[in-house]
Formats: sequence, C-alpha cells, structure tokens
Amino acid sequence: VESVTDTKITKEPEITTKKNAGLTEEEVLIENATTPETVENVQRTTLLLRMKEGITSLANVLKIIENGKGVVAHLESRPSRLTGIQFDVLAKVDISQRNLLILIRSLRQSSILGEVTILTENSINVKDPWFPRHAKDLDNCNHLMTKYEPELDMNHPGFSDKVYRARRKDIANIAFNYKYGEPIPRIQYTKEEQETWTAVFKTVLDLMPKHFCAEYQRVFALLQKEGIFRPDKIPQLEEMSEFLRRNTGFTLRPAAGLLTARDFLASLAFRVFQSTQYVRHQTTPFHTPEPDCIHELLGHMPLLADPGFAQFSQEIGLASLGASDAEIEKLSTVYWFTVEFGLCKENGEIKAYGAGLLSAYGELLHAISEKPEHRPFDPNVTAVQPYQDQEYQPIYYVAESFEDAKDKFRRWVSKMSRPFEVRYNPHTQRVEVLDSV
Ligand code: HBI
Ligand code: NLE
Ligand code: FE
Repeated sequence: VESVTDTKITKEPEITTKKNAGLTEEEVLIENATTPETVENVQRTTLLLRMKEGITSLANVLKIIENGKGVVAHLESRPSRLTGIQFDVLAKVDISQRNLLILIRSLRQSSILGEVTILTENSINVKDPWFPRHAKDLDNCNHLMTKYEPELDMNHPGFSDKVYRARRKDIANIAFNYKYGEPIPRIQYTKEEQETWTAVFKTVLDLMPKHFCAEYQRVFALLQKEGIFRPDKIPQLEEMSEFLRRNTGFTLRPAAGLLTARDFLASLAFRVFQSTQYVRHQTTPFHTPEPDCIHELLGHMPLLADPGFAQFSQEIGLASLGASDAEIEKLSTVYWFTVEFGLCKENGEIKAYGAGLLSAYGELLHAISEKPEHRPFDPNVTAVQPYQDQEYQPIYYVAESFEDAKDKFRRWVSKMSRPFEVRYNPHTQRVEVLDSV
C-alpha cells in the first residue's frame, strides 16, 4: 500500500478517547464543523481500529480508507488486550471532515472491525489542565479583565471622580481578600448608592409586569415578600446568597469586577455566582457596560432562584471546565445572547429574560423597540455572532419560549467535545472527572 509511510508493532501509545454525552462521533463532527472550510479542509485524524481477525485483514481496512478518500500517513499496530479483538490499529489519516463522516460509517459497517474510535490528539490532556475541582478552588479563580474600569478607562463616568474611585477600591478589596466559606462582608451603602438603587428598582417595578418573563416575576414577588427586595435598601450579598441557597443551592461570592469568561463560567459549575458588590456611578443609573451589584441583584438573582434556570446555568459551567479557549469563547457568546441579553416569546409576546436587560431600563426599551434586529435563537449560529459590550446591542436573539431557549442551549452545550466527562457531587461540592480511557 503506497500511502503507508510507517508500519511497526509498538508498545501501548498514550491515547485519549473522545467521549460525548449521548452523541455519536459523527454528530460531534458535524457539530464542530460549523464553517464550510472546516468541512472541506483536509485534516490529520487519528483513528483507533479494533481488528477482530488476524493482521492480514489489515489490507481490507486500508482499502476501505482508500475508497473513503483518506490517505494513511502513519500506521501502528499491537496485539490487543481486549477479548474478541486480535489487534489494535492506530491509523493517522489525512481526510476532510465531510469524507471522515462517511469513512467512519463504512468502517463501522465492516465485519472485520470491532470498535472504531476517533482519538483526540490536539485536545487537552485530561491529566494536565488545571481547573477548579472543589468550590474552595474558586479562591484561585478571580482573574479580572481590565476593561472599562474607573481607574483605567477615560470614558468611565467615575474616571475623574476621586471619591468614587476610592470607594470602588475599598469594595474590590473585600473580594480580593475573600476566602471560600466566609460570610460575605456587609457594605454600608451610601445615600447616593441607595438612591441609584431606588431609581433602578422603580423602573423594574414599572416595566416588569409587561416586559419580563414569568419566571422572573414569580421570584421577584417572593423576594419582596421576604423583605429582601425593597425600593429603599440595597440587599446585602450575604442575605441574597442565603435566599438562593434555600431555593436552588446557588451561593454568591464577591467579585472585584469583570472576571475572565473562564473563571466566571467555572464558578457556575459549583452553583456559585461571582457577584460584584459596588454600585454603578450615580450619573448613569439606567445603563452601564460593566456589571455592578444592581445588575447582579435585579438582573441575575431572580432567575438563579428558579430551579430550571439554576440547573441550566450549572450545566454551562460544567461544560466550561477544561474546555479549549475556542469553546470558552463560544460558550460565553451563547451566554451573552441568552443569560445576559436574551428575549423570548410568551403567549405570542416578546419578553426579556436576559439579566443585562432586566437591570437596564434604557436598553430594555431599546431591545423591544423596532430599532434593533430580532433573530431567532439558534445556538449553532448565535455562538459565532460577534458582539460588543459597550453600547446597546444591535442584534437580539429571540427564543420561542423561555423553556425552548433552555432546551436548545442545553442540547448545544451537551454536544461540546471533551475527552472526559465531569460530574458534580453536591455532597462534597467536588467535581469528579471521569476519564474515559
Ligand atoms: N464577571 N463579575 C462578572 N460578572 C459577570 O456577569 C460576568 C463576568 N465575566 C464574564 C461574563 N460575565 C460573561 O459576559 C461571559 O463572558 C461569561
Ligand atoms: N448594561 C447592564 C446594566 O446596565 O445593568 C450591565 C451589563 C453587564 C454585562
Ligand atoms: Fe451579568
């Protein structure tokens, strides 16, 4: 066979099997091949082929690969340890994604082969990458993005406000010093800060009945009943954390500012939400590009106390653990257009469920007006939609219903490839890694 460049019997190679929740490799490949280029491009793919018969049947296997338009670049074989399998063959094949799908199908149909597996060479090694394994490890997951900070960004309304900057520093220090398990220190909010809260709270009361999704409204009423949501008082993170704990097991930990997407998403895997504690500048009550505690409290908290939404948030977090940078980017883009800026239909009307809309009167009115574009939510498309985070969004994705958004997002997240599975153990607050090899 001309295309075989190297054939030898070797000792067991280091391999990692690609495993995906309930998906065949074909589905995963289709899922990952989002652009036509990826589908057509020839890539080197490593296959593990379990040969039921003697090594002489290798010629038949190579014929199948050749017919499938694959070019064998490297071949290794070794006696198999598996019963019913004589040889394990490792074949590196240069082939386009589209042809690979067809080839895998042909190989699986061949009676001389047992299992056919695609090995992931370029994905991360399960034994290597660091990611938090216990809620306590989140003490190490608070890397900040230096974007739109009052200290650094001239366009920030607090840039020339010395008092505001000093205040932000003090509150940020609480987050920097915070350790897992401690109660979240209380903040004595100033009169100005309370007034900003009151202004935003009133707009929420005003807009909620007509424009917010039903799940949000249900929890909002509960928070009012328990005296946590009041027009005249910014809730303390500690009391909100306790409220979430008894509703969905979510808890809060203080964050100094905008965290990297990786650190932010990782905490969700442990049902921990990293929440800022400072208040936006008093001159911009109805919209700020950075998260502040008004956004976290009025935008995020009600839905984090909804069991379905909490489950969904944790699943995003679990999907992010050990994911590649490209996958993190896609996850955070979908997060952006759903959890932050999602719209949905409810009895034929458009409602907001994204936290960035629920806490920003200005943007909510813009979002439901004729000005921006409304597109149907489809995670495969939404995940690659470029966006900016400084101004109102020009595009919003509208889900058929809140449930539909959750379902689609969940299905999409479950298709992400990773060479291992993770499982959260609520008794120990530990993520267990199931290495599939
Ligand atoms: N950091 N503190 C904080 N709060 C957020 O809401 C937040 C974040 N970092 C990233 C982020 N949100 C998302 O936009 C996604 O990138 C995950
Ligand atoms: N724009 C939002 C607000 O003003 O409440 C905050 C968005 C944070 C991503
Ligand atoms: Fe947010």
